[in-house]
Amino acid sequence: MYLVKKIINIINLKTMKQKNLVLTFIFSLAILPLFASGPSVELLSTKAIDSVFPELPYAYNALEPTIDAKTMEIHYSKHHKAYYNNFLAAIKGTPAADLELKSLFAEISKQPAAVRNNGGGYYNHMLFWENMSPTKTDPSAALKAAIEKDFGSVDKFKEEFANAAKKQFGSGWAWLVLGKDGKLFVSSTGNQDNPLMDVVEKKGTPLLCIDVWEHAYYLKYQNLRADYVDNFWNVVNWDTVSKRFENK
Ligand code: MN3
Repeated sequence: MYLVKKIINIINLKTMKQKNLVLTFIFSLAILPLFASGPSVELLSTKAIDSVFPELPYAYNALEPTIDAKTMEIHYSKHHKAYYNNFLAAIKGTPAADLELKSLFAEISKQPAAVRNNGGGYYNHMLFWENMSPTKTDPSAALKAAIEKDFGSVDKFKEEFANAAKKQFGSGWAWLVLGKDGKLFVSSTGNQDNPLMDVVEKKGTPLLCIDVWEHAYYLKYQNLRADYVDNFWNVVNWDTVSKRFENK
């Protein structure tokens, strides 16, 4: 703050209004990376009962041909919305309502199945929408270096991630995760569990995820989950994934 005041004095802003404008501008720059990584990061420190249903960051048809518009529409407006509504209903009037989402996931083993399944379903889909984009992007230099260090190469990482997604038995998710030791790893989880939950074996900060529930791909790909997973790379939003990595 001292430095900011010094700068304001140097550029000689007379009125309070001008000073506030400059302060607002500097503050906006400082929090920009948080918003750029989407509401999912911010919502982790929000009280569970104050969770909001986020807007889809693009149109239903934006990810075609990889993901068709009808699948997106049903997935977002029916499945995701149902998880959200059921999550709020499950925590309403319980101590879980007042926990921050991150703390709730960290002790999800103490919660009933309805909170675990719907809380995970609510949060995981938000991460999923955000880590896809119609615009082609690449991992940042820092993320690329970390992937090369921990997996050997970006291609080897993609292979490991895709295998986890293809081999997850039944419904679930595959993840790229940043562990507490600062190393990246790939994992998969069943149902709506995620790496923030105390019930999963390999815990950490989720950076990238793919939904491999049949509702995520069946209209277009039917039984061919592998084709859906292979095409997923066309729509990965590496900007978001890189920001998640760099903000942690
Ligand atoms: Mn889903």
